[in-house]
Amino acid sequence: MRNRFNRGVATLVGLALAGTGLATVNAAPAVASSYDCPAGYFCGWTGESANGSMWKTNKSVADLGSWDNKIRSYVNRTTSIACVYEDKDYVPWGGYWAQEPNSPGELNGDPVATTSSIKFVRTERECSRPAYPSWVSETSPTALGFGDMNGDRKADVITRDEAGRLWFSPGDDTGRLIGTAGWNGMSALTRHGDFSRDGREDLIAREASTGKLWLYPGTGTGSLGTRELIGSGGWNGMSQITAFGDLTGDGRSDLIAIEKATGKLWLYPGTSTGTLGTRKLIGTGGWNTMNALVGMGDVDGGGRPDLYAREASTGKLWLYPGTSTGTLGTRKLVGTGGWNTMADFLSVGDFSGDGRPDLATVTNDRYVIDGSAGHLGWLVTYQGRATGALAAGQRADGEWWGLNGFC
Ligand SMILES: [Ca+2]
Ligand SMILES: [Ca+2]
Ligand SMILES: [Ca+2]
Ligand SMILES: [Ca+2]
Repeated sequence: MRNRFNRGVATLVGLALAGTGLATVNAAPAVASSYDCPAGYFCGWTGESANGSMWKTNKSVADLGSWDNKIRSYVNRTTSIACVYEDKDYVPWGGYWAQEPNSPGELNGDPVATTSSIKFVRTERECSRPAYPSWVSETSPTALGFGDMNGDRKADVITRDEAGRLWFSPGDDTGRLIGTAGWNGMSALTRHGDFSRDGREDLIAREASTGKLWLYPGTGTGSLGTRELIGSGGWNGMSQITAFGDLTGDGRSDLIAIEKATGKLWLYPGTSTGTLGTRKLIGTGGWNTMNALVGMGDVDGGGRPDLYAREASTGKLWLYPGTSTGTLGTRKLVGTGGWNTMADFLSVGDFSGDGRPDLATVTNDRYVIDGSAGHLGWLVTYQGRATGALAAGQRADGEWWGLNGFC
């Protein structure tokens, strides 16, 4: 039940009537063509081949009025996704089609006989729901020092959408735009605690085109301030860049990452200036066998933050406890298998309200429900236990699809 709606069956005819002899078959007086639709508009026709009367709009229309249920073919020449609904007022449950922008001459033919409203959006999921996911968290009895951008002891989620925007979700099922564009140029997003030394949680991102590492200081409200360069290059040689919390014990959050070429795990300590200090080896090799690192916070009560790592070949989830010497101790198995069905891990602290860090995951298309795979976009939550283990997963929400990453 990922999508409760039925998507209409629109067919992309493509280049219909364009420069072919067909254009003359339905000769005068009213031969039309999808080329008649001006750039920047969505156009519909009473005929099935961009013929008959043409209607056009460059704004969302909740009620097509005299054109209700009249459109038999259409083209989207805007730069937005057009949600073409079978019901008025953008009601998605009766069915809709999310139409990407068309090239000149393309045409979407029948059956589209019941079109009643049209809305322009940036991402497909906005045809049926908000751009951001539904996130609800309980107030934690203690401030864990991470997972909380606005300091209200409720775990927050930051979401990147398919249009490259960033959304802040404070845990009350709302969302707020905090990044207007360009975030799809980042190939890593991570946050865990305070790097800039103002007590507010920050976000760290790797720029794909340059291999630079940027710090976006949290303002304490969920928004982000002016970015600062904390890694001048070379970060494309690293994988699983993960803000981790204070492993070194100096009160400053640290960063860890795997060196792709060697499989070594490195710790980059936070410093008093908000930059990263000289790196320290904390894993001598073999870490390329891990395809997810999760900075969980102190889940075993030992006083230092701990690491979860997913083993690619087995789908197992391992706990590596932080030690008082700033290293990782002997690992323990916390998940016996099946964790490769997760696309994303969110370590945002305690969202269940018992003071212990929890784990949220978002499934990929290998996730199985009732014996069948293909259930991507489920939020599955795992409550942390005192030993660093996890309670059984709970399917919390099935509508985390059509997004482009979380931290
Ligand atoms: Ca919060
Ligand atoms: Ca900060
Ligand atoms: Ca530290
Ligand atoms: Ca610990």
